[in-house]
Amino acid sequence: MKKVAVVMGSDSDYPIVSEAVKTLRSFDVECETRVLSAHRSPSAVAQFASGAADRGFGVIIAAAGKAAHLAGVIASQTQLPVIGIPIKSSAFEGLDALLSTVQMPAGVPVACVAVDGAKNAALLAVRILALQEPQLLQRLTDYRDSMTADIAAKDAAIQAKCATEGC
Ligand code: RP5
Repeated sequence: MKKVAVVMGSDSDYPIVSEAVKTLRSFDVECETRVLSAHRSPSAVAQFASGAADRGFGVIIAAAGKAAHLAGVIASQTQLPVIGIPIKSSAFEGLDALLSTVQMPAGVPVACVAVDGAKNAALLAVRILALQEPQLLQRLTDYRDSMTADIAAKDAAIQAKCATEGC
């Protein structure tokens, strides 16, 4: 199975990004976690992105805050799908990173999840890998079924509470 690269602009992003790593591991997807910065280590970003496909990666997740160019710069150096996570790490509450990540010029696509949306970034990466991996697709289906059961349990609980206490 292809691996997923999880790249972040700074180690200060890791408390958010760790949710993506945890989610990928819960699906037994191998990942490599790196700190690479579009502004502070641009050569290392280019080297990593341009060699990622040959190293067995199938998807790259790129998280960055502030003027968040990491996902876009990576997407310019590879044909692999790139998922950007805008990180809330500034005075603008992540809006700056969201716009920097999502507003890519035509020709260089980046799939952008919500601000701090690390879990969905990982789930989207798993969905992409699942196109080639039937057992991964089954695990995604199981995951969705468990969410559905969870909500049904919460629905039953709130109905029971309202029946006894009044809501
Ligand atoms: C961005 O600047 C990083 O992705 C991080 O979100 C933010 C702050 O980085 P540090 O100053 O904490 O290294 O490039």
